[in-house]
This record gives sequence, structure tokens and C-alpha cells, in this order.
Amino acid sequence: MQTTTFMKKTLCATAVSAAMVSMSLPALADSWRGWNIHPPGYPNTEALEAFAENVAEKTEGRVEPQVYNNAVLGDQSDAIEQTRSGALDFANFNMGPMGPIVNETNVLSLPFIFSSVDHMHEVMDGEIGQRFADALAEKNLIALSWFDSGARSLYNTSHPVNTPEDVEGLKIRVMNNDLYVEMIEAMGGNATPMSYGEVYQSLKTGVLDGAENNYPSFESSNHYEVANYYSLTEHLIIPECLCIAKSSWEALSEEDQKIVREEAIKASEMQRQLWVEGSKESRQIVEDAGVEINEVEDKSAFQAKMDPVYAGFIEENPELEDLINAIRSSN
Ligand code: GTR
Repeated sequence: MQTTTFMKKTLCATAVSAAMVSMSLPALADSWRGWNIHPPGYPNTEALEAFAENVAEKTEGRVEPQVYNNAVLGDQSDAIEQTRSGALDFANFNMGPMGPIVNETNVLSLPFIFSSVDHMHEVMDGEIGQRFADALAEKNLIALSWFDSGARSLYNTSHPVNTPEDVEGLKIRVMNNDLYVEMIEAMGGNATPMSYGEVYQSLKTGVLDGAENNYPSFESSNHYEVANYYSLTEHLIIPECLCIAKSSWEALSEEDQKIVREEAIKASEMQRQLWVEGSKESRQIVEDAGVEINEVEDKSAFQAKMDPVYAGFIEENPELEDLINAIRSSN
């Protein structure tokens, strides 16, 4: 039989992969599936991809993380459950949809709890942040580092928002957490909890009048194409975790745990840097596309509306009052 070039190449490739398989046999790679809601190029995506690459390299292939972007593995609430059960190995989660599962994290969803993004980082990187990490660990999620998610502001399809009266009657999408329903209703709007991936179409067809998010998400989700008014209410500053499934974490050797932890911290440093740049770029993109951005002169009018939200929360969770006070007084 004549050996064609194609056959030679195939034989050669087979020999090479057989050699590679035998070379990697002693250390069976642990393939990790990672959930990510954002598209390629987004600050969080870049940081998660660097995390995956560095972990694979530093563990010499013992752990091979792979990031699945654009929420292809399920919406956020679903992915949290999948990570808790170990069906997914790691993820970048916003603490908003975490509230219904890890009650303590609802404190981070109280409107205006942090006075600035810097304040949020200080708190999360310190002892109080560890308290949240402990609460997550009890629910099988190992939070190794905290990402930035900026400040969330309201946007809508019809007019600039300057006062709570401007929110009246607007149908606003919120993340899956009852606290946000209370928050929007306290502002005078109608809240609709909905998963992120459904918002664009709902804004376009008028099922929703608006939503709320930071600049990078407002831009990358293309919501700005249909909602032209972005008003800087900055009512929520919510941290995000790089979380590992407890079962995946416990399956690691001590040496590999150390590597994964270090890389998660490096990934958060990278994400925070990219975030600053990315937020400016996203703001520019939406402005260039004709979005009207307005400062909200008197945010205290919005803050005052939140008093009953706090009162109701503390009444239901008296054990969390000291945590709220600790955050507020840490500023
Ligand atoms: C983004 C956040 C996502 C997701 C999204 C949303 O800012 O990074 O994890 O929570 O908002 O509004 O659902």
C-alpha cells in the first residue's frame, strides 16, 4: 500500500498524541469547568482566562481549568447551585443572586451600604470579607478572591432619572433577589426579577422600561442600544467572588490549593485594574452611541427611600445588624 502524505501526517499525529498521553499519564489532569456570565474581552473574562491558564501552568497540568463564557452553562442562580453541588468547579459570581442562598451576603445588597468602590474593597479584603467567605463556605462555595463590579445605576428607555419621582411607574428589571424588588418599589418603580440574558429582548419589546447595572455590563449586553438614558444613581456597589466548588477544592493537594489561591488573588488584582480601564471605555462607547448620561444631584433623596428597606431587613435578620453597622462605621 502506498503511503500518502495525508496518511503520513495522520500516523505522525497519532504517534505524537500517543506519546503525549503516555507522558501525561502519571498525573491525571483534573478538568475544571468554570462558569462565566460575560463575553470574551470583558474584564472578568480576561482575568478568569488568565487564572485558568496560570493554574494549568503552575500545577503542571494537574488542574486544567476551562472557562465557559456568556452563561452557556446556565443562568447565574442555576450556576450557583451547580457549583455548590460540584457539577461546576469554579465561577465568578455576583453577590446579588447569592443572597437567596447565603443569607449573610444580602447585607452586600443593601442599597448604599458602601460609600464608594474603595470602601467596598477595603471591607471585602479585610476581616469582614472573611466573614462573608466563611458564610459562603458553609454553603459549599470557597471564595478565594473578590472582583470589582463598580457601582450599579438605573437606565431606561424613556427619560433621565433625577429623583425617585422619575422612577414612578417604570418597569425595572432586577437580579434574582427579593431585596431588589423592595429597593425598586421603595423608589416608586415596578420591579421584575429576570435573568440577565433575557433583559435585552424585554427592553426592546417594551416588557421592561429599564434595568440597572454598571457601565461594562450596560455596554457589553448591548442594553444601551435600546435604553438611552443612564442615570448615575449608584445605588448598589456589589462585590463578586472567584469561587471554587468545595468538592473540587478539597480534592486538591495542599500544594495545589496554595497555587489556586495565589492565582485567584492575582486574577482579582488583574480584574480590578482592567475594570477601571474597561469602565471608562464602556462609558465612552455608550456616549458615542448617543446614550444620555446624567449625574443625580441629590442622591440622598434615593437614600432616604431606603430606610424602610433597611428596617424590614433588620427586623427579619436581627443577627445581621452588627455586620451592617460594622460596614457602615468602617468608612
Ligand atoms: C453584572 C454582573 C453579573 C450579573 C449581571 C446581572 O454586572 O457582573 O454577574 O449579575 O450584572 O445584572 O445579572
